[in-house]
Amino acid sequence: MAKHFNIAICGSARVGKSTLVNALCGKEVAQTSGSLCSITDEMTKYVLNRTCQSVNEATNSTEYSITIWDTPGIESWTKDNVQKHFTKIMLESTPLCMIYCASPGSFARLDQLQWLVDTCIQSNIFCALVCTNKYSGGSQQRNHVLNDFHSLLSRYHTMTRDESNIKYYGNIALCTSVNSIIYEDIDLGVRKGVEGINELIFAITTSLKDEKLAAWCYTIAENESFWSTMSEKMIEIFNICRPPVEEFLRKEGKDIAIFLIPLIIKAIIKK
Ligand SMILES: Nc1nc2c(ncn2[C@@H]2O[C@H](COP(=O)(O)OP(=O)(O)O)[C@@H](O)[C@H]2O)c(=O)[nH]1
Ligand SMILES: [Mg+2]
Repeated sequence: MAKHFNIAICGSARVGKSTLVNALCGKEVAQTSGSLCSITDEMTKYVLNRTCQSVNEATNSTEYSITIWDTPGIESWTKDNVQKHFTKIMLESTPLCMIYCASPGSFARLDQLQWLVDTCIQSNIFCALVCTNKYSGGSQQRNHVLNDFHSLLSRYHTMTRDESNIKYYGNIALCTSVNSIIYEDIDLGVRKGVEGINELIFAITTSLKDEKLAAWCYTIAENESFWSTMSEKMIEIFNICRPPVEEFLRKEGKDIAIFLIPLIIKAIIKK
């Protein structure tokens, strides 16, 4: 039987929600707006279906179905139906986490964000507040967004760690800034590579537990950049024995996620 999980992505239109979803998943799951006007009132969902092979019994496989909910722009949240729909996702299913996106200088409704974070924290849903498209504004605008995130999250938990540009608030929330795709401003001669995505994925991994963690690993299973860059750290935090992994890498070259995820799940179960 398939196990169902949800992830909610929230924020205003055109802040980079779809671009972030694609960067996290390591493939095009969400349509980005490009130059088109994409303001929509509808909830969009992307469903990822994964089959996992159990480590011991090759016959016994569990299916994971992960639904990523791309919610309409925060401006329309006052509408009763949207709020109702949103609460339904938050309370009636098992969201792994809520990822809130705001780009530098973007429209920020802190009252709405607070309502959202309140709902999540009461329901034990991990919150990742992300300043998306970080180079699209100046550093002042970016810091403004990050300061808002920090003061909001500090109300729920003191900041417990500040590492790799990620602030952690216990195991309940984090905030950070990312650049999900290459940023280029030809006039100013500025070019910035992708930043903060692998770190964000890793931070969420270390903050989740049990089944939610397993489902998160499946969400990012096809992100080759993450697994090739961060597999060392994953092996370390899950205490996975290194030699079989090295042997697999030597023989197979890639698809490390397919090999590593069952080992991670085994490690989660053992804990
Ligand atoms: N360079 C760069 N562009 C981005 C980033 N995030 C979003 N964009 C661009 O901003 C526009 C809106 O992004 P999109 O993901 O569709 O926003 P959404 O409406 O919140 O889903 C698109 O043209 C993206 O290419 C980023 O991190 N870096
Ligand atoms: Mg979108």
